[in-house]
Amino acid sequence: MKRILITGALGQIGSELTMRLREIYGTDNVIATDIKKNQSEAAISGPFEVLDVTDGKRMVEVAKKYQVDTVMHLAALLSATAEEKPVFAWNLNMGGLLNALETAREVNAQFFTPSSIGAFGPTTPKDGTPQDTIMRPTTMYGVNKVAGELLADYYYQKFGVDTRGLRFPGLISYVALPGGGTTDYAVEIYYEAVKNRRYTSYIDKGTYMDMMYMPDALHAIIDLMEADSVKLIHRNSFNVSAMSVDPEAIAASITKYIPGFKLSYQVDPIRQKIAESWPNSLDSTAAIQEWGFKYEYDLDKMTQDMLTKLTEKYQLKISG
Ligand code: AKB
Repeated sequence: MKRILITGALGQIGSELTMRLREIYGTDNVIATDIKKNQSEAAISGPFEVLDVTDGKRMVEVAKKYQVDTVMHLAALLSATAEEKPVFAWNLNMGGLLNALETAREVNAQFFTPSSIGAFGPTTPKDGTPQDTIMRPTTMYGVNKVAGELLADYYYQKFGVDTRGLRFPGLISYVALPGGGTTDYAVEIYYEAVKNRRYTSYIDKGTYMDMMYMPDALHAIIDLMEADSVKLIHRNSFNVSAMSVDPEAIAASITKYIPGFKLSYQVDPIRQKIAESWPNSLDSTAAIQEWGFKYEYDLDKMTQDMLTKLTEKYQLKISG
């Protein structure tokens, strides 16, 4: 990776990945793109282009203009929004991915795109979900993710594009909020803990899903992209997880630092159904063996850091 084009660079992963890549590879070598510009650090700290990922011609033009050797395609609709707008989700998620793969093929670039725990379905083994297993998702998002993994493999086999991907769990961060996901509760709970000392969860108690703190997710992306290609058997996409939690487990962790924190429930049947169709916990052995995946943050370490960073963020806002 020397010159990197990122789509969806102002989203939850992109906002932080863009800044981390700029630190490592140089500001001018990381070209952030998104459907709209805003005033965030990722948008204003280096090269930025407005790019709608459904416009494949423009994507190739931007890639050629900056002579990129890597395409990181992050722009996508998440699970809950995709369930509300399935046709739009298909067009954006699959159309955007196809354009990004074609761009990588055209400019001979290495390629990364995230898959998700959403690629699994209710017939997948729920605990210690293996790398290679039954994948029959029942959501539009999941259908997109499985098709996307297969498409990325196809581009590797057919055209030799160096495609790589991770099946991300819910990602937790204090920088940019996710939007329209099923695991978003695990981010909101920290914001509400800091602001109001209480949270009403739309996911029910006892519903376990995998999660990971954003710094570990960024490491995983960069480590996978820098891994020796010959060692990769799976490519698209590797199971990765740092913890398996339900709302009660996160609340118990928060209570260690905010003793009066209160958790209540108002379950959203749509997101609950999606969550129940996903695994409880992934097995990350293939990622560990093939490219040395590791994580630093367990639940308590993440909670401590989230609460510290969010408190700073809101104190700064109040005093500023
Ligand atoms: C979502 O909830 O849709 C995402 C995911 C797990 O892919 N955070």
